[in-house]
Amino acid sequence: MTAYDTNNIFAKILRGELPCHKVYEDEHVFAFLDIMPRVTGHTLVIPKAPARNILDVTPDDYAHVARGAKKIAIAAMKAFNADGITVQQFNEPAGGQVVFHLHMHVMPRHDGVAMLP
Ligand code: DGP
Repeated sequence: MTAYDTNNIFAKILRGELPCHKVYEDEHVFAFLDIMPRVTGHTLVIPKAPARNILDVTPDDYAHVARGAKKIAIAAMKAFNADGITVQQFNEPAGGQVVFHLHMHVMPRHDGVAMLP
């Protein structure tokens, strides 16, 4: 597997070198709005620790991201009056990953409203 690249876009966002709309932050994770939202409120949760994806992240850091996604999901249900939540996480190009810093997509869903592709 390719090594983690410290110059990926999300690493730059974490270091404050690129702007973002921050949603949540704690000791272990950072969450911000996706720049190409597939639904209103589409949020990305990333570990502060460097990890390319599920294949190299430590189990603890993956658990931190999952905990963050759960927090965002519960907050998003309320904030967007959602009917459900879709959580997605892609790994390597063949798995649909485009940005190579581990991230979970948290997407509030509404009955009868399709996600953009
Ligand atoms: P993927 O690696 O396929 O899970 O998708 C990467 C997501 O990251 C995609 O939904 C668009 C989003 N994205 C890409 N560049 C930026 C950026 O500079 N800022 C923000 N907020 N989101 C980005």
